[in-house]
Amino acid sequence: MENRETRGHYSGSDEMDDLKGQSVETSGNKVTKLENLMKDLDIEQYYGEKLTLGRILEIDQKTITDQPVKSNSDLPWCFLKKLMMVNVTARNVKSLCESDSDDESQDSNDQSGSTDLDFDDLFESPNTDDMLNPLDIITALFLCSDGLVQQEMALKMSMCQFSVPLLLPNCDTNQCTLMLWAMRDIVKKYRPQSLSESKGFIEDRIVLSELPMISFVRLGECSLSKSEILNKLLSNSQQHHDTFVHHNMECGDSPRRISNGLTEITWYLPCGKANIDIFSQPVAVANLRGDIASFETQYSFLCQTSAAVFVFFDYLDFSKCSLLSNQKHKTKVCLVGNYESKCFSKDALKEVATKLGLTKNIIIKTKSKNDADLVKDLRKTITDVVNNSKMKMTIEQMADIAHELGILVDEDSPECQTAKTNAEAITEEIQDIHIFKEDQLQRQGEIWKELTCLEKEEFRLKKVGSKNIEDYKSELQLKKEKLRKRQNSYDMSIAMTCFINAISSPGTERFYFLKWMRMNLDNLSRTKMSELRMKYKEKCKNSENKEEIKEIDRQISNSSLGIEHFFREMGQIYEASLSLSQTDPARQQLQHLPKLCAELLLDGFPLELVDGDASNIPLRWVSDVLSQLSDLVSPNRKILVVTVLGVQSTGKSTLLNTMFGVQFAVSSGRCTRGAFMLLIKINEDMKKVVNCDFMVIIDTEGLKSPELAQLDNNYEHDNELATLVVGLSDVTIVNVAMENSTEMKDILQIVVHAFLRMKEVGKKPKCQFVHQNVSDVSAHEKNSRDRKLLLEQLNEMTQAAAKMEKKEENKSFTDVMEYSPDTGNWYIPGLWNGNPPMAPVNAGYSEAVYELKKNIIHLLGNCESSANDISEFKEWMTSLWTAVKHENFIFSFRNSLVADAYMRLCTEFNKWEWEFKKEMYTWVTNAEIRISNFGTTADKSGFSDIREFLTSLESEASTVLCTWETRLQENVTQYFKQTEGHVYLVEGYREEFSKSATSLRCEMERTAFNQLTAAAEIREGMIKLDEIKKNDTKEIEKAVCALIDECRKKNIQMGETELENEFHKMWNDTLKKLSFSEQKTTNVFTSVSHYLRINLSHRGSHACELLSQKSLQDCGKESFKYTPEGLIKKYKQKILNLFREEDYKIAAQKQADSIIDACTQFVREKVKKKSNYSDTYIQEILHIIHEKLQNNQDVQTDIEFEVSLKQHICGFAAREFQKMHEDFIQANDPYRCLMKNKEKFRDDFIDVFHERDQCQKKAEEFTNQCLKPAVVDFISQSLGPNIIDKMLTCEQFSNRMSFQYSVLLDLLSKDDFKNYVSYIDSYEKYVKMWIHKQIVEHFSTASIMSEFEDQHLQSCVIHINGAINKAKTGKSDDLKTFVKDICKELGDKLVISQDALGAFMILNNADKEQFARWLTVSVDKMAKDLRTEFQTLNFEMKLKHLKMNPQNELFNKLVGCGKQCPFCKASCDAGGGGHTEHFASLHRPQGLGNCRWLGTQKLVTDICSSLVISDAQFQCSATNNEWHPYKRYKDIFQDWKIPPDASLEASDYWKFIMAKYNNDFAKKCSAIPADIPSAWKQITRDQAEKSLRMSFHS
Ligand SMILES: Nc1nc2c(ncn2[C@@H]2O[C@H](COP(=O)(O)OP(=O)(O)OP(=O)(O)O)[C@@H](O)[C@H]2O)c(=O)[nH]1
Ligand SMILES: [Mg+2]
Ligand SMILES: [Zn+2]
Ligand SMILES: [Zn+2]
Repeated sequence: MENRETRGHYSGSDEMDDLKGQSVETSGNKVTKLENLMKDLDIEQYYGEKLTLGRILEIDQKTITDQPVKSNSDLPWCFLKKLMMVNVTARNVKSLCESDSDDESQDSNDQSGSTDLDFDDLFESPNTDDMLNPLDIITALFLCSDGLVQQEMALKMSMCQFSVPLLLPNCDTNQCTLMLWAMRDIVKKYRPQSLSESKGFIEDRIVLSELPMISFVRLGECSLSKSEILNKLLSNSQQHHDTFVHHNMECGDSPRRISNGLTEITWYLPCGKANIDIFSQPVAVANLRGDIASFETQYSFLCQTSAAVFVFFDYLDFSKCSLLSNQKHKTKVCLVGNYESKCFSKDALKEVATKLGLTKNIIIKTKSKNDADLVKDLRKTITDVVNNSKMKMTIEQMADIAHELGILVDEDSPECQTAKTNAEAITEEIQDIHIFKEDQLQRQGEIWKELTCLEKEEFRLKKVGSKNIEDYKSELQLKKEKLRKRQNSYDMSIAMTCFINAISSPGTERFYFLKWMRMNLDNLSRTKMSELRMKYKEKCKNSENKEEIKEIDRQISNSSLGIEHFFREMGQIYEASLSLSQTDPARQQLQHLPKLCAELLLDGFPLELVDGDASNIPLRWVSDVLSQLSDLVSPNRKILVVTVLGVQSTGKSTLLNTMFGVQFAVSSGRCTRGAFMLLIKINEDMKKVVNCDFMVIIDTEGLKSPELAQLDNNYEHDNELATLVVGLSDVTIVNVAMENSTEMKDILQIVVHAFLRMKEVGKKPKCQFVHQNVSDVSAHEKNSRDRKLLLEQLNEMTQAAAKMEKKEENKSFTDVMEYSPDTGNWYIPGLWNGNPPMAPVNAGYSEAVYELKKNIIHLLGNCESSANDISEFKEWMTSLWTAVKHENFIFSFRNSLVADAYMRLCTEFNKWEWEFKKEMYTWVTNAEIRISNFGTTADKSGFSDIREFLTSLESEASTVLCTWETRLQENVTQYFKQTEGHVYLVEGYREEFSKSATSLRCEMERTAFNQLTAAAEIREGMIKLDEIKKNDTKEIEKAVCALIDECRKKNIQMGETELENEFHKMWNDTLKKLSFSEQKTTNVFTSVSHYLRINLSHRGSHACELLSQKSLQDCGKESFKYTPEGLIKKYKQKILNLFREEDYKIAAQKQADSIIDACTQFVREKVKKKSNYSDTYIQEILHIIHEKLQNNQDVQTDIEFEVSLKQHICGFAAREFQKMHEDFIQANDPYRCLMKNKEKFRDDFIDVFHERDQCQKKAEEFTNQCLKPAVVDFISQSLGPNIIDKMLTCEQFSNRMSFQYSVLLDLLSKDDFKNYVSYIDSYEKYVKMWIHKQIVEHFSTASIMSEFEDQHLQSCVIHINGAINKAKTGKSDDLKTFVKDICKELGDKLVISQDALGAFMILNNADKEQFARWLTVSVDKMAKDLRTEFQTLNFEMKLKHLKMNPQNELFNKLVGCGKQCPFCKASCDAGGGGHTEHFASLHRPQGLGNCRWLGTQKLVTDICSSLVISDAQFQCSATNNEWHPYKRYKDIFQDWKIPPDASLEASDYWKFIMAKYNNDFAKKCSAIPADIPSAWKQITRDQAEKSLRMSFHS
């Protein structure tokens, strides 16, 4: 009830003090009023540990949800969220829980059908106890915040034109604090009448402005709303604004619980226009909440600081009067009373007024005087006071008065004071900014600019002239070193020493310091800069004043001094120190700087990425800071990047500041230089939504219009900046200010270029267009036509850009980036609502920015590509910037993230490919076994015709191959679906790898079919032989049986010799009866000739002629030596640099050798099998030759070369195959086979005759003759894949790049010239040997090999025993059937020799059961024997006999496509079989490939990766010996990609080698040693190794 009355008392609650007792009693504990409120707001934890900026700015769930406030604990956050976005509705933070429940009850009413109006509701007021007064919330938040937050809050409040706390009360301690520090950052700009003519203005830090202050206080009860009247007083007629919270505002009537005694301040600032300005001079207005009777200290303070104090009252009497008269300092007091108030007493007033001597200054509201009239009176009085009073004071000066009165001052804290002293120590020394910078910050400025030029020149080689490129580069390097030396020669300046010391201080002190620095520096340069900026802006409107603009721009650059300059200096100090030796104390002292900066970054301070003055990134410094940052946060923290681009001074920084509550430098005129990055934390609860841990915001310098850009080549600068920024971002905001849309068009061109480039390097950022200063609500609708137009323009620009960058496949804007005209455009109304300086920020602006913010966070959450972690961001930035420094970005971009992703893909693909190959190998081997067993007892095929069987196997093979191809394709698809590992970066390679899968399948199919056909052909021949042998054996067996019968019949005791004699006789007789026709051998040469002729038939008559000139029999006897007579004749007149006669011969010979090598290897493998010849062999060889020739078309060869090479190989192969064939026929000759077994037959005969038990003997025989060889074969088949499997787990074999890296690293560590020669001259041979060594090394130590052997042996034994057991259950007792059953069971794993089996079967009378038992024993023994046998053999021997040769297999996998750089012969490092663009990671000086200068015969030091950016030219047969610029090498070698060096150190490896072995190389090829550039000589082994690591991204 008491409340109701209070509310009834008009505007009383606003002025009520102490509604409740001092404290509330809860459960025995005394809880103070303050604690109680904080508990309600749920912020009591921050009363001790203050709220920090980091906490407030971090992005959490609340950031993007618009849920209405549910409870009081939401209120502070809701207020802060809105305030940080400078939303003028921030103070309207009514807790909505009640209205919610109202709605609900309403709903339920509706449902129940009741339409009765609940009349009582209209009079029931919500329980105001639960509602909190905004002033309480503000007071509580100020009490709970640290200095920086307080400052930020005050700043944002003042932007909203809210009053800010001047004296902050603490109702618990009854202390109050002067909020000097909190207000320090407020800077206001205004134009007093005196300047309105000159259009000048005053820009000043408000706490330093000497202004008259008018205070408003209340004495006792008052029915006039002081605050409301003040609001009216300060608002002009067009626009009302609530500067102060008053009772008629949302929740303004809730009782104040802690904010009495709060004194607020605001400023009225004129704009120089008489009709608008309320006061022509600036005035500060203070407002004390509460009764001065209760807050005497505050009142005294106001009296001593104000030009006038207005006292509002209802009833004045004597007792109160003393309060007014007691003041020491006689400030002017005005009385404001309300005659309409019940308790107003004219008499009492009169008495008091007389007593106080007040006659004029009494203003009384009467019935005829409404609020407006009252305000008029007040304004008049104030104007008088302001015009006449000498009482002017800065807030800073008020601190002294505060001290006298025992009021605390927030700046008194020791941290703040120390920081202040430290900052002043630096800034007080500054007289002239330009001179200060030259004296104290020497390392930036000219030196750094010069360094930048050198760095860029190193990548552009514009001024190389006729100099040797490597010499020139070396020169540049020395110049750079010199400049670094100069930087190092300076002592650390006093200012920098102080600066670094100060920022090394702990905790909040350094924040205060940085803030002090920032403010002090701002103060220093403000006047000058404001002027310059104004001038700049004026001049920019008219681009004819080019020279003037340029001059102003230079002056701006010279006279600007911010903290960024100190950090910039720190960066230079650090970078320069890196050129000192590692142990130099000067260097070591500076090691901690990056960490310092990283900490600041983590605390939300911006880091300068691009130095806009020098147009460069101090790469080492920035990346070391980022590395440190990466170390500071827990590992794998992901970041997403939001950037802004747009025309200068279009409110980009303002937009970011509004959006994220940050503090990028904002000002009119040219302000942001370069680019700054800033880190914002993502709260746990949002990490799932946004998929990252930090958001990086990058603010950039505005792009200039082309006219302006022409001035100082800044076109380049803008382009570089835009490319970098777009390249770094996940979302790019393109800021378009409506008024200068033509300017925008030019700038968009730059942006489109940047996007296009990014697409080419695999990044597709999202883009949002923000149109500023569009206030119409229907903007989006109305502008749909404009958007279409914009898209059309963008499309045109894309096409134009695509043409320039030679990437014409990009046709529309959406090809290069993610953009939708419907969702990618935002319209934002103007920033100010009304006329600055008195205009608050437009609520529409804040709201629109908020919508954009939500959308951007949403977009980030939808990023398909995985976010970078910090070190990846660093990598990406480094490579972007390096590429930017080149002239041709796309072609220079080399990024280790892309390379990494590519390597991972290669590694994966290699794995899949190997799986496929292994599977096919197993399958083909098994099919071969089945074919070998065709027509034998072990045959399970079910076919009677081997050709039919072959066909069925072929279709089976096709099915298997298809399944695997599909699987491979699926793997590729699946791989690209994942979001981790940046696979989107290698999206461009997807097609290639998919093609590789198909071509792999084709290749596998071809070889599989060939192998099957060969096996079938051979088997076909064997079937006839087997038949003959079987018959022969049968005849002998018959004869032996007959002999036994005969001997038995004789019935006499026969001795061993007699039996033997009988056997002999019988043997000879039988053999005579058998007819042994001589097995005919075929002439392999004829067959090979035939195929060779067919192969060459389409190569024209000259080929045939050449072919018939030489008989194949005579070919391939001696090693191949090619003498290129024809070709030399052709090119005689034109001596070439690259392909001189000698070089050509060497190249051709090398190619021939390589082909011969591959074919020899093939022949050897076939011969090793000791089988018959098949025509598929020669077909395969011709195929190999064809492929290899095809693959190496850079070596110009003629038909003579081809014919003679083919003849050579075919001749050699035919000879080998002929011998193999003859050996085979010999080995399989039936007569010989029979003779071989004669003794065995004889022994068996004797055994049978004596009826000896044969079981054990036969079992042993079966095991040793039949099973054992088959098992050994099986094992040797299986070991190859095992070894490869094992080797592939080694890092160096995982992909081609790692392999190359390991080989080169090994070379370096061996440090043997001979090795280098063989690496360069006979690469394949060297590499093969190297692989072999690796295998041997890997298997020499461990017992891995015997493990594998054991494993396979074990599986065989199990298989055999299984077959025995199964056969035992067979019906027949017949031993022969028993053995057949066993063989059949083993038929698809083991190939049992038919000869051995035939011999075993003869005269076999063993008992099945017994035999089986003995057989198991024998098999056991065999296993043991084999194990020992394996152990005695050394690994290399085994390796030789494997069916699948691991070393060749690995070689084929890792040698890549075999292409070599057309200039330096470094081999291609691309992975996958189907790649279309070749690249080498590391190019080498051409002299290493025997290239020399024609005149001097000196070896050439040029490296192709440098040449491609120079103006040098080359000529070769491919250019028809015309000179052609290296820059356009792609015209000639389309399928090569030779990116320029990423740095001067990129090729250190080969430079080091060449410098070291210069003389050796020269001697080797009888040339004169090269002139080694001097920088090469300084390269150390470690540096060489480092460059290797960098080149291969290991
Ligand atoms: N009238 C008006 N002024 C604006 C608006 N947005 C920003 N400003 C003012 O324009 C000035 C320049 O704003 P900045 O945010 O520094 O602009 P910027 O694009 O970052 O400028 P540079 O970094 O120099 O390219 C500031 O004084 C802002 O207050 C707007 O929408 N309307
Ligand atoms: Mg800016
Ligand atoms: Zn090369
Ligand atoms: Zn290649």
